[in-house]
Amino acid sequence: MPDRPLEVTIPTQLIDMRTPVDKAILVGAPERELDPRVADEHLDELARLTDTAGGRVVGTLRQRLAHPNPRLYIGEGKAEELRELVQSTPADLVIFDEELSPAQGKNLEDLLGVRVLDRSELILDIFATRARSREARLQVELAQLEYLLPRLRRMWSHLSRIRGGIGLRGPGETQLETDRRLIGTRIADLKTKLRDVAKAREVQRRSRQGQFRAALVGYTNAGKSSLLRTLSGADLFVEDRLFATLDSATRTVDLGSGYSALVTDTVGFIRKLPHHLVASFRSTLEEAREADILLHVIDGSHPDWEEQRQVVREVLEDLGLREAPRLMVFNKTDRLTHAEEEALRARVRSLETHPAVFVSALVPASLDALRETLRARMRARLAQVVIRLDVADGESLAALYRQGEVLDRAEEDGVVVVTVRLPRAYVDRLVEGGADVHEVA
Ligand SMILES: Nc1nc2c(ncn2[C@@H]2O[C@H](COP(=O)(O)OP(=O)(O)OP(=O)(O)O)[C@@H](O)[C@H]2O)c(=O)[nH]1
Ligand SMILES: [Mg+2]
Repeated sequence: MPDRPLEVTIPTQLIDMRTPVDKAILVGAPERELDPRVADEHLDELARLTDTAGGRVVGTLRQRLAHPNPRLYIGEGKAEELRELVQSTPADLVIFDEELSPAQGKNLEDLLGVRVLDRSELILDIFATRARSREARLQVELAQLEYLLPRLRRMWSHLSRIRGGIGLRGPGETQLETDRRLIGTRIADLKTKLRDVAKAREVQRRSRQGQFRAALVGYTNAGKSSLLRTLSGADLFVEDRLFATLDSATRTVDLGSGYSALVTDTVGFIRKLPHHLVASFRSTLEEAREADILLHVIDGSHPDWEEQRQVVREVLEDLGLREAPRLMVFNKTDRLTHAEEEALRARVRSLETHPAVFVSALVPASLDALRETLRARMRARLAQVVIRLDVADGESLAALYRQGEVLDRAEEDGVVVVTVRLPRAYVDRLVEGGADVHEVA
């Protein structure tokens, strides 16, 4: 019986795509011309990702490219330089900041003699180790398999390398075919499971109808979980690492003056998030889609906050959330001097996009402005109306109790007169349906 690790592991659990991430050389080869400071930031971020994955950086290499080389991504001369760097350092891994095609990955590994990862693979790896809930694990596994499918041949050569390689030839075409079929079946199976989870989530969401909901979205490490922790007093996982949160969590937040809202924490975004991951996290991000307002959390103390903000805007756009009502929440202001905060505020004013608040998750009082803004949104979203219904129309009356807060109810001459606070969108629908509705102050 030939050794068939893929067949054993795939149907049951997440595949451990990691070889021990150990000593890594990072390669940044951006296609567009980047400000050297920004290029440094990008490699710093890759170093943080490497650290999160448990690796150590032993060298970096950079090249500015007009066009990636189809064979090796970087130029031939640069690739030779990289080979020398690998040999002169204890590196056992090379990580590219750019996405490599399956062929480029394979050619680079053949040339360098060590494992080559790209940013997507590194992020998938981090997600695989950090996913906790059943849904997150299913989503990550799906993303892994979709990533793996076109790269099977290369994965097999990793395996033969790990096993020493001698006497172990690459997989035959039949083997590859079998693996492809198995993976295809598993992908279909995962999609069905995820649809079921999404249905359960939908039921839960419907039960919350009528409640005001906000979703925290933003770049990884911006402080989303910290904010929800301070706002709600709930115990949430916070860490100074990228992708601390992979599961969305919803908590009730007391906004004061008798108002409360459901606030959801979501997975963070990052530059060049692998599109398989975005797609597989779509249902988790459904929470954001259903929210009455998106709280876009931005680390105002980060030198690259503008780029991070842009990345988040683009991901939201991909998710079809461009038009969603949004409030920008500039966090970590405790790290800024007075002058820096003024400069930040001035810059934000000049952007003239969404309204903004400036807060620190570490300073509870600074969150008052955020609470106040949310209360105002809630008030604006609700309308107090008087509705006259036929006494026999029990169905419409029941709907009012479900959708809103009934403040008063009286009966006169076969008509029920109900004073009720309702979401404006619902009032609009009643008016369109020809109901007898009047707004009262
Ligand atoms: N100084 C300061 N640090 C903060 C603030 N908010 C969050 N942090 C720190 O920033 C780091 C990231 O915070 P998280 O709340 O985990 O960030 P997140 O946005 O949930 O990150 P992911 O879950 O990875 O997307 C942690 O070390 C926090 O302690 C703040 O207002 N001021
Ligand atoms: Mg978090």
